[in-house]
Amino acid sequence: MGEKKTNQLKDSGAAMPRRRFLQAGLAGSALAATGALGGAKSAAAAGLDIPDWSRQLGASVDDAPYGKPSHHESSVIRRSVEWLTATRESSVNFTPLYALEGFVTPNGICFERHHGGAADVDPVEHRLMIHGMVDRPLLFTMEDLLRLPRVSRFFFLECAANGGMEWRNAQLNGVQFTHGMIHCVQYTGVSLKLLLEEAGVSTKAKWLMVEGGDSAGMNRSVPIDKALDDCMVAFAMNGEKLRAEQGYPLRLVVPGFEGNMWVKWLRRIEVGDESWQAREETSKYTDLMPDGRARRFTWEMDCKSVITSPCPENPLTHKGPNVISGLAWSGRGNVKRVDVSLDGGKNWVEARIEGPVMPKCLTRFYLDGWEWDGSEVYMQSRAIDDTGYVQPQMTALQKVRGINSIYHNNAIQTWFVNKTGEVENVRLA
Ligand SMILES: Nc1nc2c(c(=O)[nH]1)N[C@H]1C(S)=C(S)[C@@H](COP(=O)(O)O)O[C@H]1N2
Ligand SMILES: [Mo]
Repeated sequence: MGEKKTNQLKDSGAAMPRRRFLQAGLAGSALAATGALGGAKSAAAAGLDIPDWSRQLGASVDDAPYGKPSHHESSVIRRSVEWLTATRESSVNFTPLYALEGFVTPNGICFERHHGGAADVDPVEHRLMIHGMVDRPLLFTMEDLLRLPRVSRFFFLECAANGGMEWRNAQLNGVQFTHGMIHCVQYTGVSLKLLLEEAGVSTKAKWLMVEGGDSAGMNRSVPIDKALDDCMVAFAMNGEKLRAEQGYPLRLVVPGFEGNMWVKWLRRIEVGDESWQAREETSKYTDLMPDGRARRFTWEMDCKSVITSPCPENPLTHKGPNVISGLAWSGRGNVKRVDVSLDGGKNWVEARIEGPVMPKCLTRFYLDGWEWDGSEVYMQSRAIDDTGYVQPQMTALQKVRGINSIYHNNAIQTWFVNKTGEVENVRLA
């Protein structure tokens, strides 16, 4: 790790009295900014002049029947990594986590992962079939589904390969790329349990085989216990119908489980017994261990967190008080606590969680008014969920899992802040 100077934890965060934060912090830097600008232009920049947009009429109500973010935010987009995949259809792009607030991902920037491109499905033609080991095989139209009782729930979806490029070393310099295979929206749909009960599932049922209507089909197995627990067949996200990229008109929601089971453009659910176990044991998503054995059935996403500001995309620009902010999540339940370290994991201070805290949902945390004195910082966050599980350091995780896996990297992320405030993805020994 080499020589490093760190800021004192006792000077930062939760313990700081509010009065000092306001006096030494905000008021001071506001005056400094105005003073530093100087000259005629500074009046407008400081908001003391009347700018053009205050002198003329604005846009008509008919200009944007479906609104977009301000054009000043046009850089906040999903981005892909060109060398990562051979084609653009069977590929992935990443959520711009560095630019997000709260815990909800706006629909237009939810990362996309497809194996055969995003299908364009006609909702009128679309059917959902439930068959196999059931009393009554059923065929639903979208209209049928909309006449059933529905639920709305917030859940994160994380691809098992999120952070997969970071196993061996720090590789991608941006939180969008190290952690952006995740999104969190409010789903509305019908509980899968209700649909399975309508069909009358056999008591011998052990597995579901779920299938999508895209060219990849994406047949995946889901254990019956999970299916009857909290799964949903969703047709809406964040209050509007699913986006085509996210499986319009229907997708499976498998809370807390890895993204590949959340089959999009969902068209078929076949119910099977334990004889399906053998097939499941050869399923594609396994985690190769150092001794050549592979972990399997690793569906539940482990507890994890990351600081989204500062980060490589959000350098520090001011000494004095700064806000540290990030996201934490667990596929096993609620985030119970998040700690932040400013010295590469030697000392920790508890972050403030900005609610709501919901199971299998992203949770926002803050360290307010952290005084940056311009020295180098190795910044980390560590999440703890309500099972008591503590997010591990990468060295500890590698000891157990090695470096051959692509999947399920939930290690603590280290950001190195240099003296000019730039932030870099680094790996501590
Ligand atoms: N039908 C279908 N469903 C699919 C996929 C797919 O290629 N086809 N990709 C899966 C994978 S690997 C992930 S991580 C998630 C990604 O969901 P998103 O595109 O909404 O981010 O969808 C899953 N469901
Ligand atoms: Mo995935």
